[in-house]
Amino acid sequence: MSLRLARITLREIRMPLREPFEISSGRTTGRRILLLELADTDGATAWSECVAGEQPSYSAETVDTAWHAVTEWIAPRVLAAGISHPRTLDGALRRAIRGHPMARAAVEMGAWTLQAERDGVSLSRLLGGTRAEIATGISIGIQASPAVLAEKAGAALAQGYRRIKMKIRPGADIEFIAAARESLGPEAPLMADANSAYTLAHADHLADLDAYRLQMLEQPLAQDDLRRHAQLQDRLATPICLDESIPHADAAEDMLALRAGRIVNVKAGRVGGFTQALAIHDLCRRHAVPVWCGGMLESGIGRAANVALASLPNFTLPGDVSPSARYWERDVVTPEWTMDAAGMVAVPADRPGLGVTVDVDRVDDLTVRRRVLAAC
Ligand code: OSB
Ligand code: MG
Repeated sequence: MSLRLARITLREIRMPLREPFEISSGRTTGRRILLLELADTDGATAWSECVAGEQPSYSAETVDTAWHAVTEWIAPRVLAAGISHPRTLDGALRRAIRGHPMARAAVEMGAWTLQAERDGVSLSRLLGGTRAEIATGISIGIQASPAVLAEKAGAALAQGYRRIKMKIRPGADIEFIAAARESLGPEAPLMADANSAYTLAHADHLADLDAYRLQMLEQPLAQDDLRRHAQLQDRLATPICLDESIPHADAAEDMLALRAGRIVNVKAGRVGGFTQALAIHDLCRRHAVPVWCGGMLESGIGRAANVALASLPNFTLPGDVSPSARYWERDVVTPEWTMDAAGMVAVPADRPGLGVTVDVDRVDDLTVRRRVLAAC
């Protein structure tokens, strides 16, 4: 059954983080989050979240560029035409609008969620998910000292997290990782994420990380540089995982052909939505390359989308889908996302759509701007 949208409502909400989050390119103390609510002509509705950040430090997009792109270019197109199936949206939007993947993804993922609502199935089911629960990893920002990092990582393992990711940058890397490895023991599942902070000139330095037996090293080099990632991978025993360098499924194909990495961090919001995320999942599955679901400090709405995606079969490594309380004093969904003592987050596969209820009063309280775009 095809969809016809009547309305897209944009909101910007502000949510202070419980603790600042620092990566190699910058520090976040609170999130500005663009939320969308899609409504079809029959009155069905669905929420979605844009993963764009406050600053263009992870990629070129920001909350403000996404607001602009959705308002001016993406929503008018989607409101003017019916959607035969959400899987057709990515190609149509990609052809018309260059760049702005996070803005496109917010609308595309909302259309999938609306389809799930209309079909009365969970988003997980609609996407082809098979898992009842997701193994959860934590992403720990750059800390003041190696000792502080080791202590935080230990506390996270004690809480049940099944993998610890540590953010690194030149000047805050080897000593930090060494302290965590030393304190947590040889079997602790550790990895590092550089968010493009290094160059090939650091290859020998990065090869020293091999001694700490990390599960993977995420995105050491520049976003648009698969070739040098391949050269670096050649010199490392540690598998490289790509995040920023995979903006669509063709890039994942290039990664495989060039041997630029051995694992992919899939974020639907980074790749223009679920259609490309599914294509990357399927491609990697055919090549026996594991994937995992990344996070972008989402509210409970974006987290629901991540949990649904992470329920697909080739998401075999723990995802950055930490529970609500890791980020927020209070989330915008009920129930909040929780993790059990074994580090698992349950997939709400028996509830339609996102599987959680958006607390609209809470969203209203946090909203700093709102705009309604209607079909004419
Ligand atoms: O590189 O995965 C990343 C957060 C913001 C921007 C980039 C990244 C991250 C994370 C956070 O690692 C993961 C999470 O949401 O817990
Ligand atoms: Mg990353």
